[in-house]
Amino acid sequence: MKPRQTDFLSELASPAGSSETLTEGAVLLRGFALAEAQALVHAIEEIGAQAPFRHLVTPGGYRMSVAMTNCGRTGWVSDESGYRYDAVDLGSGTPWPPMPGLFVQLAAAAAREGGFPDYDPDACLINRYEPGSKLSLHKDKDEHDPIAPIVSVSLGLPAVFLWGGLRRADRPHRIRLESGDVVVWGGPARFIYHGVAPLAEGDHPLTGACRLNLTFRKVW
Ligand code: MD3
Ligand code: FE
Repeated sequence: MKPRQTDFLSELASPAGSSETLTEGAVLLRGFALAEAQALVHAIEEIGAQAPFRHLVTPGGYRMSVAMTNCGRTGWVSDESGYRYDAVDLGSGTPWPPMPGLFVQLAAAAAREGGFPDYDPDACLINRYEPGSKLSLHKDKDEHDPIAPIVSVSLGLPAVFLWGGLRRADRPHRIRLESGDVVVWGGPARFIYHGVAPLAEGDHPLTGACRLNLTFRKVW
């Protein structure tokens, strides 16, 4: 099938340092985190040592293929009783590790670039994808602040990110996200359906056979 023009354009490689509006409110900053990528991966390893990555269970009883942990004042969790934010890692019964200064600075700088000058996230969900891991189309709607953007940072193996419209049935666009890419999702883009296609096999110098993704959120 012939791809739509927008799909074709967005799957072309764009240079590091370029900035592209995906849809109203969503800005893709190619390579924005490249200089800090190694330090970010190291910080993620330290967070994972305190709050281990785990495969959460959805309210429907399915084990997620993406492994997750959090840092910050609160963290996103899921179990049979539902999705929510919790200040405590139920695995250890202690608060999530604090957000490293580097994380806060990077997220705030990216948000500023996307038009949100005073971004102060209180949660960072860390996703780890192995080959075959995927994230089904969903909306992030557990955050109480509807104005603040979500800032996402991709590290390691590339992924095909899917983003649709405000209705689940809207046909998703496909875009390849590479290590160091940052996307700021604010305004009308905040509540669009999105997901990640199954991760392809690979070996990345930063992360080996996996992809890491940070999503910064303003929950309260
Ligand atoms: C668009 N993570 O953790 S990041 C998630 O690559 C999540 O791990 C994906 O979706 C990942 O919830 C995608 C990009 C992203 C994150 C949140 C969004 C895009 C978004 C919220 C609203 C709209
Ligand atoms: Fe999401």
